[in-house]
Order: sequence, then structure tokens, then C-alpha cells
Amino acid sequence: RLSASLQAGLNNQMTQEALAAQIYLSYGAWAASEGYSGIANFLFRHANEERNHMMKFLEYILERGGKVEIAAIPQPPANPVSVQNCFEQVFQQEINNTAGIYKLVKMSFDEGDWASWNFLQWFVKEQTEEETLALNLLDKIKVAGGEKATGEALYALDRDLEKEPDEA
Ligand code: OFO
Repeated sequence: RLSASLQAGLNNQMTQEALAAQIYLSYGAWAASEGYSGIANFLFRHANEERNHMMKFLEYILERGGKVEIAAIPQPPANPVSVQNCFEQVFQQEINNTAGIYKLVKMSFDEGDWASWNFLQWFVKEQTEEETLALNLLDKIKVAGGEKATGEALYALDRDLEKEPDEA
């Protein structure tokens, strides 16, 4: 059975995944209103991924006979001020989320809850992939000129992101 502290931690992480989904939604809406439909599409698809992560936590807590607590989702931060800033924020968000996952991995390890430890390994891998993806996008933006990227370069990036394949 889940310990009370692990149950609380898993519920908290479930809410963090819901927050991540809201952040991607909010940035997607910003990108769409700025005319970047490819970037918006990428961010909206990613919002769905985060919602799937939230569901994974929810299902896992139930599977272990734990109690799911649906809490209020904090408000996403203010809109980005540029495309580069948008992906800097996305990267930072993923770093924060990774820290949350690592905390749970350590907790499950310390408690010897190997089922939870095993469940969390999927997220360890996922976070590495997401951080890499965000970093690669930031690199592309920097190559395109960073804050001084031309409309043409941003247009090309926007088109590329439209086609970025979906993940889990
Ligand atoms: Fe849920 O993977 Fe990003 O945050």
C-alpha cells in the first residue's frame, strides 16, 4: 500500500502535470495570437501530453488503492515576450518538473516502495527527452538569431514545429 507521504507526493505531482498542461495551453494560445500557428500547434499537442501524464499519476494512485485528491491548478505564468522567451520558459518548466519527479523517485527509494520506483522510471526517461527537446528548440532559435531572429527564420521554425511528431 502507498504510504501517506508518497500518496501526498504523487497527488501533488499529478497537479504539477495538470499545471504543465495549462502552461502549454496558455503559451499555445499566446503563440496562435502572435500568428505562429505551427508553434501553437506544437504547444497544444504538448498540453495533451501533459494531461496524459496527469492521468498516469491518477491511474497509478487508484491502482495502488490510494486516494486521489483533485486540487486547484495554479494559474500559469504571464505570457512570454518572444519566441525565444517562450521556449526558455518551457525549458525551465521542464527542469522544475524533473525536480519534482526526482524527489518522488528518492522518496520511493527511501521507503523501499519498488512499485512506485518502477512506475516513476517512465517519467525519468520522459523528462530527459522533454528537456532535450526544449534545449534543441532553444538552440534552433539561437542559430536563427535569438531575440533578433528575422521573420523568415521564425517562419521556418514555425513550419518545422507544425510537423514535429507527437509523443507519449
Ligand atoms: Fe509531464 O512531462 Fe513535461 O513536464
